[in-house]
Amino acid sequence: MTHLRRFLYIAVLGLLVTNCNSCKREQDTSTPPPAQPSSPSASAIPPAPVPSFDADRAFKDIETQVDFGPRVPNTPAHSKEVEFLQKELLACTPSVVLQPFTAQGYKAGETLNLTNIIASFNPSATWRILILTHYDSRPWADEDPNPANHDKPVPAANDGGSGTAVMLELAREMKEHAPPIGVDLLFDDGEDYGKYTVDELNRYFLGVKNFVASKPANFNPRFAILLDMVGDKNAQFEPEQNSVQSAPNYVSEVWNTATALGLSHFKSVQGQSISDDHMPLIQAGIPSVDIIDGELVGHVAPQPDRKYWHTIDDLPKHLSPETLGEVGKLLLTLIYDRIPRDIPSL
Ligand code: 1BN
Ligand code: ZN
Repeated sequence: MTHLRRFLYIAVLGLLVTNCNSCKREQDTSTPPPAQPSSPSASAIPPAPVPSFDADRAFKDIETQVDFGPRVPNTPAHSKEVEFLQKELLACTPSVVLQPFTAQGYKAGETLNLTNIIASFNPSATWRILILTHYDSRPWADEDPNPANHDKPVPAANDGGSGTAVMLELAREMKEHAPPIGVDLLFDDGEDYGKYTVDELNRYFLGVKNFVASKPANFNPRFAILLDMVGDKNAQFEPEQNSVQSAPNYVSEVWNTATALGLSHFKSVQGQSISDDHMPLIQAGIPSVDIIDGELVGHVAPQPDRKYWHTIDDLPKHLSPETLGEVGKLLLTLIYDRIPRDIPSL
């Protein structure tokens, strides 16, 4: 379909659709309902071609990052990661911006040198979404069952590596197939630096806090999707409750699309409430959806091999290309097909 015909379809759909999830009242904060079949008017639009996601290549990117060593701020592995991301992203788009900033460390006089990396696609589009993940590794494996490991860094295959790998793969697909909406990819730093027992959440989410504080007034994505710990073999993605409060209609759009695609790791049941990188965005007025394997946090997953959050065992052996593939397919479907189809204000 030509761009113009597609645009006309969307414009007509905007007049016709009366029962669209994305049009529900903003104050609806309940857990999203189970997926409904598409409305007749939505299904009248032929599906747009969606690029396929190379999950094996994404898995290799996790191994590459883990091989650098833990990407802890102020370490050589962290610098290697920044170089790697910059190189991979510049191969996909000329619009790559590095945002260096500093923050105070926990040691006296310690300054953290941190860098956010932003890669933009379809930069002239005014209708934009922000997709983000953190790439830094936690400096302390303070949830490890062995206290002798509490001062060791986390390898962060899942908690940092997985979202980064999925987003790199999105960038590669968007290089080959220009997206119909604007997409900004934010690889943020310093998400996992905080010590909850020392100063609660004050020193988590450093990169997103800096991104929000320095954001130009005219950069206003319609909504954001955060990827955090998206690679576990037995991942379970349930609507996170801060996301449901902030963006009920977008949460519905994401989980309804996952159900329509038959993605087995996505469950339309009430998830936990988790503070994460989306909180500063929500506070800045950007509705945000956190796709997170919430059962990993606090080791509440029933399976013994899913209790590695913030331990030295956060390694690729727990992850699978299959899960990465589901997350990647979902995001590509949202970008190329469902957002243009279901959200008529495009
Ligand atoms: C998610 C993964 N988070 C850290 N690693 C955010 C978080 C911070 C979750 C504090 C729980 C407590
Ligand atoms: Zn973490």
